[in-house]
Amino acid sequence: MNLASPPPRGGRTRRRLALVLVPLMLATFFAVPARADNPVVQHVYTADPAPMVHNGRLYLYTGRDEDGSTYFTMREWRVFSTTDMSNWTDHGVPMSLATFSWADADAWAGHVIERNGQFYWYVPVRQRSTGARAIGVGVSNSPTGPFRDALGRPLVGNGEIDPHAFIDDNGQAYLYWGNPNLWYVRLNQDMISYSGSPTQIPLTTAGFGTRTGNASRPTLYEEGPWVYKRNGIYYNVFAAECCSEFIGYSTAPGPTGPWTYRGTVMPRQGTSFTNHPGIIDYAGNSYFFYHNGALPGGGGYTRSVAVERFSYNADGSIPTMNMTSAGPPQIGTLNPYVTQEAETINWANGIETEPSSEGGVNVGWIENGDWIRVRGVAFGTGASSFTARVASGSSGGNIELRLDSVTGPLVGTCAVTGTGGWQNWTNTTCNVSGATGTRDLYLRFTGGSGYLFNINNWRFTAGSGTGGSLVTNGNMESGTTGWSVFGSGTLSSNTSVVRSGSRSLLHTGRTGSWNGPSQDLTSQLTNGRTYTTTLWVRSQSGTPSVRPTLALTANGTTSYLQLTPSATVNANGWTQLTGTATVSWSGSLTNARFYVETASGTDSFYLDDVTIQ
Ligand code: FUB
Repeated sequence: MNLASPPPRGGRTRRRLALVLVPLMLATFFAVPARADNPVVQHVYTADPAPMVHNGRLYLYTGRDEDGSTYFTMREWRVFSTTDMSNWTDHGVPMSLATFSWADADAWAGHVIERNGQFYWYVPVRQRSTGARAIGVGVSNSPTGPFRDALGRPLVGNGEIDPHAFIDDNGQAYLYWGNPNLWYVRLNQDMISYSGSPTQIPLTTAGFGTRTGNASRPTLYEEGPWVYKRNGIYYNVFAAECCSEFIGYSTAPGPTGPWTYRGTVMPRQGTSFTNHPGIIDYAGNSYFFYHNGALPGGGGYTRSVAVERFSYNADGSIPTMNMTSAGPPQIGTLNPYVTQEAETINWANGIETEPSSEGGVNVGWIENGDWIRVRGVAFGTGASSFTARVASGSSGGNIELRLDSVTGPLVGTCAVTGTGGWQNWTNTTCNVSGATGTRDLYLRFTGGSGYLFNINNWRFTAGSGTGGSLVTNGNMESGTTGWSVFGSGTLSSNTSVVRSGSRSLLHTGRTGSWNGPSQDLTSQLTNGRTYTTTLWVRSQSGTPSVRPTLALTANGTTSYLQLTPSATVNANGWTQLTGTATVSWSGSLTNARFYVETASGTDSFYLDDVTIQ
């Protein structure tokens, strides 16, 4: 964007204006694209994506454009997260202008990086005392904050914007930023101070492409540098040639250059005249985040973050991508039998979120006809009931549970009555019938006029009490209940490395590759039946190849059935194994033991969310 002559600043639109308008607009817009997952957040405008992966979760840090904005009127930053690239959890506002007492405006494009268990959020803001833009740094011991001002003053300030941090393999960290120039400085180990002076990266046409007709900006580089290293190549992906911007990139043999311009990642598209890149690998795929004006009321100052999945070309080059409304495919499924935050959303129509008195955020500002879609919910053989944590300062309403579409099959209706306050929480439970398989779940809200109720979280109960699965305590939320060691070692319930909910199962002290967590399924199997098995595994260290196995003993003979293809797992994140297998035996079945083993070695590993259906 052109920093020299900003358009006039707009006033803040009252928050509730959007609440009235947005549902109407979204209802029209989203009658059409049933498969749309982009933009990734619909209940607020988001901009300037900065993805980060931590503990197997992808966190997405964004700015927030105010409703009805006529300038980059931005006062807070937001964070969302996902484990499946389809359903995104809103973690609220972990940092805002108020975090920085020395700043008074322009909560613009930032970047978060983790070092030694601390999360550093570098952001450009306007410094109150000078009126010039400077880079501040927030710090937190959690990826979702809250973040505090690490310094009480700018880290660096030269009137330029869009910081991005990068830690090289040798541990040296760099901060890049700039518009109209491109700067870097070497950060110290503490990530909140630096050595040497800010240095300009020469903006040569060989390095950053040629811009014509603008003598003061001879190259394509505009703003938003996103620097990372992959297979020995350093990449700088950036917003190019305002306005409208496209996304271009350069590569270099080192973190400070020399850079070579490589071309276009995303052409100029859509109704936002800025764009902003964020690139990351997650769960074996590469993702490109950007922003556009695709939501109703969207445009250059009311932007929304979107994402595409891509593969690097064999030579390491980045393919050119277009904006889509479909977005990336979902990875895995969502488990309805563990508590899910109501603000875990694939698509929202009409709702907003707000801080909850029970911690985190809740869904609120719900009116008649609003709805939330949750993508790919694995009901298995069936749910019997649904419980939601609700509060209502009015007379409440109903939560309709529908499958496949907002007018799809109704599998349950939960009544919500007034609780005497919007943060007076209680549970409501209703029967569910017909929720089977893996389906998109719609929570559709009905009632009278005005705001109806708030929801903090929800969960289903399975018909069989086991999540529709043969496995007892497959989500590990009941500790080690139901599980025993096959072979040797120790099982423990772990609360620090979890795939969902608050616990996983950890197997340590294995002495044989076949040792693993196990369950006796003898009385539960049907001869000749095909079962679908799903599980999530993560090593404590090492990269073992993991497989779930069924040992069937019938007529004195034991046979071994592999339930899913093997998968190599690692310590950096969770890997899902899923597959189908037909179980059969001759004669009388005397023992059926399900266990998770490795192809070789004795690495310790975590297990979570195991289902056999
Ligand atoms: O969001 C405000 C500014 O717009 C960012 O700092 C730039 O990268 C552009 O996206």
